[in-house]
Amino acid sequence: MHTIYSADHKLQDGKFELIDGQLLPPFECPKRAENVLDRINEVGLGAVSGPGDFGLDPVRRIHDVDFVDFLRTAHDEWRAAHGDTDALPLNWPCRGFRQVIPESIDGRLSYYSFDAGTPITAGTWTAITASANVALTGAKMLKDSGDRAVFSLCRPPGHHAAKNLYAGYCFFNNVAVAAQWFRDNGAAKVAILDVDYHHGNGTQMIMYDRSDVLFVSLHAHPTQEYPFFLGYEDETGDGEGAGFNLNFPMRWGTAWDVYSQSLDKGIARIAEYAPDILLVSLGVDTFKKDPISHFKLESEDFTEIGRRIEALGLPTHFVMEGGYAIDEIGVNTVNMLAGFEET
Ligand code: Q9C
Ligand code: ZN
Repeated sequence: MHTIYSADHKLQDGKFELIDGQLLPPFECPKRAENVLDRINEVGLGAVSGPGDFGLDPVRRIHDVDFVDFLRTAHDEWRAAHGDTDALPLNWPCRGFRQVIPESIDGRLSYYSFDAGTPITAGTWTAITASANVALTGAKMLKDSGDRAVFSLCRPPGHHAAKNLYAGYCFFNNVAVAAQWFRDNGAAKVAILDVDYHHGNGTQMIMYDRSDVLFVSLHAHPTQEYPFFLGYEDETGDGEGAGFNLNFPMRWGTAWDVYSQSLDKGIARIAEYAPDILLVSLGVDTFKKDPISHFKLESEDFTEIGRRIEALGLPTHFVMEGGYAIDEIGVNTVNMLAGFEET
């Protein structure tokens, strides 16, 4: 399997995230992608190449123009106001507040985000445009090569980001940008299977009223886990999109026995939908040793996820999302890809 990778991800290297009542070094760090890349080379998964430059138009097919402009200048404005530290928001326009875009950089950080765990640094813009290009290059390669699958080793991840919101370590929604690119380049129907531990709220929000993109997400239950306010079973889509959103929330402590039943149901729905392309939001934070998560998957379970995805027989674009057990992130990620390739 071919991998797309850009070293520009290293430019997203925040100093702190707010977590468990402390400012800690971000769990979402450069070593994650480095360890996945090392494992790919160690097992000889396939060729690794860099991204092309697709410009911002494919990103703007998903994200609002003002949001993209905000991200481009956010750190420069922050630095002018506060000096050379990471930009983090401190409050949000929740119940009862006006949804009016403020002028000041602090106000706009608050308007365009929903957590304080996602630092904007001097290198964020370069890293997130590279990550989107990694996703787009993988999409184009899958289409042009006729290969069964391609892996976009995206970092920063994307599935929490909505059309005008960043958070959860995510800025541009790489998998949504890639899905839209497939739609704009000949695919009539696209499915997204999100196996990251966290609900893919951004992808759901973006695709919620559409029937041309089926979204299926397996994740920790919103009553217990971030992002808390989306990801319930009764979120099934709106308008045109009614019936094209499928959530499988699962309790903390979930292991393979329960997880695999949800996976099989999600896969069955994708088979019924019969998309032209399948995209996989590939998170491995369901792993038992993940430091911020509460599922109990074993490394071998990721191999089996890959096998079951392969059985759909679809052209498949794997797009990297989360996974914070740094020492095992390479094995777990590549297990899924190798499971797909086994047969
Ligand atoms: N106590 C992704 O996996 N913080 N994002 C959670 C848990 C945010 C994860 C705090 C986690 C975001 C792409
Ligand atoms: Zn996650």
